[in-house]
Amino acid sequence: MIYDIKHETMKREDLRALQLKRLQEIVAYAYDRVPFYKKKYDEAGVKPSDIKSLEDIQKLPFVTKADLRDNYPYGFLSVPLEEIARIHASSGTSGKPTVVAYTQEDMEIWTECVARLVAAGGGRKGDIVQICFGYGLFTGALGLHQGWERIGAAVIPASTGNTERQLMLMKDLKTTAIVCTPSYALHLAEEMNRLGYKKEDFHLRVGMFGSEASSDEMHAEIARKLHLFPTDNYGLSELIGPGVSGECEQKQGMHVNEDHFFAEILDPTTFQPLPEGEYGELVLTSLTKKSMPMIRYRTKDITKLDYSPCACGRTTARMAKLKGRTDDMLVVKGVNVFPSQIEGVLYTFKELGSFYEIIVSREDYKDKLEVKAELVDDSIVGDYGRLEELAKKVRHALKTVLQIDVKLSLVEHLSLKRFEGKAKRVIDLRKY
Ligand code: DLL
Repeated sequence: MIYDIKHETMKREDLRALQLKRLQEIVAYAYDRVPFYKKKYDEAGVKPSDIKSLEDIQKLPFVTKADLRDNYPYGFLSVPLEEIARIHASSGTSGKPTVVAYTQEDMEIWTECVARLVAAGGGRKGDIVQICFGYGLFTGALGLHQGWERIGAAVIPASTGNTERQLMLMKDLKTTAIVCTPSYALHLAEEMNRLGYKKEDFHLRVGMFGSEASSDEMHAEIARKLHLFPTDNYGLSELIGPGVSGECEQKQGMHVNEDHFFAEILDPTTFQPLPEGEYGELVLTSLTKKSMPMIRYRTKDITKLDYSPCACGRTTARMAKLKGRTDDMLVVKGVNVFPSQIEGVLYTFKELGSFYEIIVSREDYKDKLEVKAELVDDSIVGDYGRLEELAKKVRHALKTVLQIDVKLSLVEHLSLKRFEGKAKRVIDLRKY
């Protein structure tokens, strides 16, 4: 079902005209209200009135995650704090999170954007949806919650963890839709099997998966094991959270909510626009966000866009599944992990040296994060009691910072590979 016929099936030229009008407004709005934009634009010698066409966006400087960190926590706000209705946050490279805020109007747009994706993925009034994302600062749970509520579904805010209980609820409450990371969906399937549940115990119909990469093969396996129709959806906190793009029943790319987000695909080294259909870095502009406009935000995500009409009737651009990222941020089980966060934890233990390795792998479609940390010397090598006690403390500290379980191996002094040039400390064995 198409939730918002007007905006999702607009003629491309009308959509572009709307995007230009909104771009001009948001650039002027940000320039007047956020010192960051005024300073950057003045330095670049560009004024809001220079935006006469959508292509003119290329005259504007980018915004990066580092800019958000430098302006922590409220430097990007374009309204007084009293007008903020919600605050979320996502992990940053330093200890501080990236804070994102919403006005009441932004909340409404967010809800509508997610509702469109819910409908595109097959969700409808009468569904009973179990949201198995972590409720909290993460935008995933509440963002999807609002969108599902908007289409008239009954929402079960189950949050994460306790898979046995999740399955019990799913069976007893007759859940028809689930929302989680794709890897957790497969974990649910494994546990159903292990606990002896039968297909008839469940009423699942659709699954909306996002926040981490998944392949078409993975979706096929989820569909087979959970007997539901899976769709992928994409978003990021800095722009809104979930609600940027999502698949329809055709599963031929994720429809971008283009009346709210202007998407560019740039060469990640030259920053020049790439022709339609080529993979490059996705740069997004929020066209309507009133609390914290993001103009040319470098997502670091690698994808491509397809502007051809879709068989579903929507005219919006479709974004391919992500090919990876250009920076060192890892997305593990849907959670953003920066190697610097791990390094920060390891450095607090005097028994550990400065060499470590981070290995991310995927087994049975489940992400695994392993950290190998080298001991500073051989003094406790044979002392299993002390080693175990140290490992326990380090594991706990890592979990506290990263919010996910880590397999930790304490390895002997001088056992990890040394590098002459830039150290390669992250080994990502996953295939996107
Ligand atoms: O993960 C928002 C979200 C929540 C999207 C729930 C969909 C469902 P962040 O925590 O800020 O926001 O992480 C954003 O996660 O830049 C991508 O690298 C990655 N990511 C998000 N969705 C997908 C996806 C949310 N469908 C970062 N496929 C993004 C691959 C994804 N990667």
